[in-house]
Amino acid sequence: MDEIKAQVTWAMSELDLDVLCLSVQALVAKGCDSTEIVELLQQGLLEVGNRFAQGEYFLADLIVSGMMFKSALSLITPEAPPVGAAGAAGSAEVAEAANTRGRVLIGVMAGDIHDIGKDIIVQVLRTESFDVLDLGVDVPVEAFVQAALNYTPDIIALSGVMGGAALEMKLVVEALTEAGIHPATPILVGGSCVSELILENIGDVNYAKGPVEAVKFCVSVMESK
Ligand code: B12
Repeated sequence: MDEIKAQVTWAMSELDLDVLCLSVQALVAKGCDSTEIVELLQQGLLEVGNRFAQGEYFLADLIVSGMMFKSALSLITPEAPPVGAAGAAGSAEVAEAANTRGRVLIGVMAGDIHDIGKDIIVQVLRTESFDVLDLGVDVPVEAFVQAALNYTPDIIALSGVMGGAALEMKLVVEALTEAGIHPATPILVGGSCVSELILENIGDVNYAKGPVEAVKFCVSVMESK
């Protein structure tokens, strides 16, 4: 199995879609944990990012790597029902009828279109029976406030990858505070734009490294209600 695992990371970094799909399918067939497969894919993407930074790969390669990651992900996780779309209408009844554990509003910061990490968080939260309203990428500050007023989430989750995303997070936190939504509604931040140092400057927020920690946080918020 170790050889196939290495092949997943290799295929991702070499942008070889055929080998990637075959090796991911082989790992799934062998019962490999999906979290581990995602980590292998992420290691491959890290290498793609390094090669891009060194000028060895170009923007087109980044685009291909993103598409490949999503293809690979679809092989390991079943398509989640768009529960959040119901919440978008502001219908608390629909969320209750669906017997959800809680409502999470999520989006990627303005100026940032990286959504692979955010999509993983969304998928895992939905699998764990949370109702998630996904605002997508490049979300303006005001859109978070409006959506929070309409959807009345239990948790607001912010995702960012680009360097500037951390500043946008700070602006969203300030706007949500001014609108009286935060701190009553806790904010969870994540994504590679967040470091320990930066976290302090974003404001009164919680941080989770990945999907497992994100679920733990959301569960603890609901349990404390
Ligand atoms: C794929 C990719 C793209 C794709 C994105 C496709 C897509 N649909 O997302 C495309 C081609 C669009 C792209 C574009 C660009 N990219 Co790009 N991209 C990448 C790459 C290779 C992978 C990113 C990724 O998806 N990682 C995998 C995911 C799973 O990891 P993740 O996002 O960190 O998410 C995990 C955790 O952080 C966490 N998480 C994420 N969100 C949240 C939210 C919450 C609430 C929580 C709790 C946790 C959490 O959970 C996730 C799962 O574990 C990175 C390289 C790298 N090292 O990251 C560069 C990288 C991010 N890109 C970079 C750059 C420079 C660009 C461009 C500016 C290139 C250009 N010249 O145009 C544009 C920017 C466009 C924009 N305005 O956003 C730089 C960013 C530098 C910086 N820090 O500012 C990087 C680091 C590459 C590099 N080394 O130079 N990119």
